[in-house]
Amino acid sequence: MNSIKIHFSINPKVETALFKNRPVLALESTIIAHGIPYPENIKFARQAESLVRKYGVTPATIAIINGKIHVGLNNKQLEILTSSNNIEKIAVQDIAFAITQELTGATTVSATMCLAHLAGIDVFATGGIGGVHRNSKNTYDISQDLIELSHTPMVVVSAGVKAILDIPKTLEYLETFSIPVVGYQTNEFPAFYSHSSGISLKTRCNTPELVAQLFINHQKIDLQSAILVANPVSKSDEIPKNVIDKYIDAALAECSEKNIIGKKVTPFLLKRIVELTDGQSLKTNIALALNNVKLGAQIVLKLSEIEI
Ligand code: PSU
Ligand code: MN
Repeated sequence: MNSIKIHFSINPKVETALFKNRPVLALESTIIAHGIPYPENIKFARQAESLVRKYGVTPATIAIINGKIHVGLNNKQLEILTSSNNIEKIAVQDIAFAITQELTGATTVSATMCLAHLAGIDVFATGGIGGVHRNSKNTYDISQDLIELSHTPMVVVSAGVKAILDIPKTLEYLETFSIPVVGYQTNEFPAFYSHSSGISLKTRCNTPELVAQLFINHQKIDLQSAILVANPVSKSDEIPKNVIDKYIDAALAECSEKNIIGKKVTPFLLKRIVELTDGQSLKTNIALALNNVKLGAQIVLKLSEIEI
């Protein structure tokens, strides 16, 4: 059988870095195609990539373009993904179909993890992973991101889980599926837009080096899950929980009134919250994602130093 690699197009800079065992950080594309509007998304994508380069790390934004898996995008490809309005949202479930039908789409956390791992990348930074939705008791809506985290060994940096979700249930799920969750310089799980959720964490790491060491030990005992690094947004960029909660509730109510389900739920809620907060949540989303990208770069850098 042909290897999946025939469907891969690895950017030359990423390929050289991987070949020479230099640090590479994976970045996802759904956040830019469906989570942040144009033109803030292209600005964010470029800022994220140059922040990674500042640390001497090669960024690898992942997406599927005309049925080909791209690991590392050029400017034109970033422009297409951020400015077109017919970009698919591709989770793991959709990858094979996207290849077969030669579709162009942005990869979610689950698909990005799966493809980054296939390409040999160990660390990935996003905004906030998907998780258990608040009315999951009725809808069964639980993100594929959690399943991928349970069986793909890499470090994923996220500002907790998106606050539109049921945070305690998501944490229970992460525990059930043996996914280590470490607070980065915090004892509390972050709540995406807010610095903390009020839920305590059992494990904490204070330095990128410690996270790198943790991942090395995780791999030494052949554990197959990812390690989720919960990195809170800074207090100066956060929207306090008591302020954002009422907008989240309003957006959730509209979502169920309009009968929005499946893949459309998360983009709808994020967009509505941007409108309801008059753009404030967008600023916070960008700040927390850049904060994660920075930590991701620091972790992969340490990892490459230790592994030498
Ligand atoms: N983080 C953000 N904005 C986003 C996402 C994450 O700051 O738009 C995306 C990720 O790609 C994540 C997806 O995988 O939302 C979750 O979608 P769903 O709930 O449909 O699984
Ligand atoms: Mn879902």
